[in-house]
Amino acid sequence: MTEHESGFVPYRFERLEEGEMGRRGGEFLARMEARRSVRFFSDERVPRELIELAIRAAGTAPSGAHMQPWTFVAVADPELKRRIRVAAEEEEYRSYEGGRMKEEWREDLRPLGTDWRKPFLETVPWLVVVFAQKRGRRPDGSPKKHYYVQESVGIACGLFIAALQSMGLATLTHTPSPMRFLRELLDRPTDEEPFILFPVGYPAPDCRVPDLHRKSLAEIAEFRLAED
Ligand code: IYR
Repeated sequence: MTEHESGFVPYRFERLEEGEMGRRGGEFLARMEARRSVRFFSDERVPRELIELAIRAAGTAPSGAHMQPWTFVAVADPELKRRIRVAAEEEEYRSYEGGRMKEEWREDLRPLGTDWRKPFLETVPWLVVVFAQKRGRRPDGSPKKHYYVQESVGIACGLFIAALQSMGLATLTHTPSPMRFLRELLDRPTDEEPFILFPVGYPAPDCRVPDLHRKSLAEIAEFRLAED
C-alpha cells in the first residue's frame, strides 16, 4: 500500500536558514511582548473578515485524535451583546459582592482593578465565545468520544489570541463565572461548555492597563545540557 492510499501525504515543510529563523522568532516575540489584556474598548467597527481569519488560525490547533473539539460563536448583534452583558454582570455581582469569591482571590485581583461591572461587553464590536465540545456526535446522533478537550481548546484559544495580536486587534480572556448562561443565550447543545469569552476590538483611545511584569526566561525555563 502506498502512503497516499494509507491516508498519508508528503509534508511540505519549508526549511529556513538559521539567521532567518532567529529574525522571525524575534519579530514574533516582540509582537507577543506588546500584547496586553484590554478592558477598555473602542466601539469602532472591525470587519467580519478579520474575525474569520483569527478563527481560522485558531482552528489550526492540534487536538486529541484530531477531533477539533471547539466551536467559535462570533456575536456582533447589539441586542445579544446586551443580554450577554446583563447575564455576565449578574453572575459577577454575585461573585464580587455576594461572597462567592473568597478574600484571597479578591486580593489577588486587586492589582487588575476589576469589579462586577463589564460595560466592554456592549461597547466592543465583537464577542467571540469559544465552546469546548465535551463529546462529539456521529451522524446518527450517538455520542463520539473527544480526547484532551481542555488542552486542545486551550491551545486553540492561544492561537486565536496570537492571531488577533498579530493583526493589530485587542482582546481579553474573559471568564465570567459561572458561564453556563452563554450556552443558553447562544443556543449551544449540552455537549458543549463555554470555555472563554473574548471581547475583540480596538483599545479605547484612553485605555490603561495594569503595570504588570512578565517572568524572565530564567524564571520560566530550565535547560538540561549534556555534562561533558
Ligand atoms: N471573572 C471575574 C474575575 C476574574 C478572575 C480572574 I483569575 C482574573 O484574572 C480576572 C478576573 C472578572 O472577569 O472580573
